[in-house]
Amino acid sequence: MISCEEFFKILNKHNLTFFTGIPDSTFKDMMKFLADNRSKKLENIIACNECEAIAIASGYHLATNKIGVVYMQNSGFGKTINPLTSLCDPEVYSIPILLIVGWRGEPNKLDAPQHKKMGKIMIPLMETLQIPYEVLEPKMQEIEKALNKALKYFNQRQGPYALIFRRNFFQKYEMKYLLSNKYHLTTREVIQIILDSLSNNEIVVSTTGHISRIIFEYRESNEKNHYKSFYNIGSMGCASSIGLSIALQKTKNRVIVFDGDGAAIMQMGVFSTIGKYLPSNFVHIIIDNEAHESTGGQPTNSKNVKFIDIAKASSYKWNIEVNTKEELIKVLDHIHNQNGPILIVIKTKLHSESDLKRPDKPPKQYKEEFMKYLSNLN
Ligand SMILES: Cc1ncc(C[n+]2csc(CCOP(=O)(O)OP(=O)(O)O)c2C)c(N)n1
Repeated sequence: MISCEEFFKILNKHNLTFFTGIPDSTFKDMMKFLADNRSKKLENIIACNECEAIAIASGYHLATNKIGVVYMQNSGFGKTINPLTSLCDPEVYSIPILLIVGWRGEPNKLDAPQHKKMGKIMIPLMETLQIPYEVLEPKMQEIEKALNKALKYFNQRQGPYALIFRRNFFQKYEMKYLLSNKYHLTTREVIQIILDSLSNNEIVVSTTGHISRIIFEYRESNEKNHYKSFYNIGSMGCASSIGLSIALQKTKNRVIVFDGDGAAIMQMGVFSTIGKYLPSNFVHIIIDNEAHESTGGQPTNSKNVKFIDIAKASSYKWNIEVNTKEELIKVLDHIHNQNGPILIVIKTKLHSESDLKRPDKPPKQYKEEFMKYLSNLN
């Protein structure tokens, strides 16, 4: 494994000090290092999605003639295809960008099912996109060689170049300043209070990462009624759109969407769709810990975002932000008679849990059980 400091030193030597992207657990420790060492020299912009990150690195290049580094999990690589092909490609504006991509779902390695397909097609996809790439070995000499190759490419033919990282590449990095916020509720408490308050016929859709995994654990240790949940294990940011569409079809049942702040920001345009179609049975819950907790607690931009104002301006019927258990219980009581769309933003503390269970049957099986449940509703 490579120390984050050593890795950064090599990038720094080549004037690669501008970072942007969406975190991935592969880079958890590198991200901590970047957060600890932010300075005028080292900039790190956490983007709302990977597509935006490519655009940010492009703007950086246009303004400085320097090369930006964009980090992402390969699940987000799909999101970048449009700006990579229509903005940065050597046949368009020819903008050099160093992509650093975490390889989830590598063939023949154990990983979650949502990563399998992209894990398999990532390299063929790079080839189709004509993006030169290298799978990095965690050896300093190899890294130096790979970077030199990338820089040579940037000189000869400006365009994106990818370095691919496997898991366990970086050594553990202990942060000097612990990431935290001022809130007290935990995601687990919030989920427990809300699921305990439901009657019998709600439909639950939950977002990628820890939130779905905690709901899975809740259902597993209660009635094992997973069929009432759609766990959106991949496609980060899409839970609210899935829930919206179900709500428009199953109008007699409440649809409760558990979203994260990072996921909500990733697809913030959905507020406008929800506000246009106004499903009265739609309850949007954002568990806002101001971080991407599932990938190591890197901050999101939510500290600067008033989700309830966005919901209001998008025509949601009712919205509120809560900070305490008492407030949450009161709100849950109130919404029984309140028409939606409703947004409840619940501020929670950064409290990363490890070893959470994951849905362990094939996703298709959960889908079939969920669809059977929906088909039996009125
Ligand atoms: C397109 C895409 N980019 C990145 C990831 C990696 N990823 C999985 S969960 C997650 C963090 C989600 O943050 P948030 O919605 O705030 O929920 P929290 O983890 O804080 O519960 C990230 C970045 C992903 N799954 N998909």
